[in-house]
Amino acid sequence: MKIVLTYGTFDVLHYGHINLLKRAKKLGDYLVVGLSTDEFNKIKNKKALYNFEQRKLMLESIKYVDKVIPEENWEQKIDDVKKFNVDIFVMGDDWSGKFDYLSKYCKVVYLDRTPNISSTKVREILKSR
Ligand code: C2G
Repeated sequence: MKIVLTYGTFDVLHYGHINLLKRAKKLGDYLVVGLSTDEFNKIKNKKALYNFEQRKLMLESIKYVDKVIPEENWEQKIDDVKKFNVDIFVMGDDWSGKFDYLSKYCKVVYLDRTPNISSTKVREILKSR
């Protein structure tokens, strides 16, 4: 059973997020997603439209996602990798290199971001309508 782990805010869910989750799941058998809490979003300087519970509900409805855990800080990844026996850590390549320290504990994979889509872009398009 290959366990895959990824993290994110996943606000205003869009096909770029789904592409990432779909490819992450394909790398293994079970996908754990660390979902940034509202408090951690403040630390990340990210203003999410949807709160943690709303974003968690949406993520849990995605067939590629097997488990959603709270992401509360930058430091929890090593503990999470150990706790969930993670084989592969995955992030979009906007994070390329940033989590290489995890390669001591598991495989680290950066996947191409889906071009021309982001939660910010979606919000701007909706505002301009
Ligand atoms: N993503 C993507 N293509 C996009 C937009 C996002 O592949 N067009 C990927 C990101 O690279 C990330 C995931 O989708 O791997 C979630 O994106 P965000 O919610 O923006 O995640 P972020 O705020 O970067 O949080 O500790 C890690 C952080 O929590 C990552």
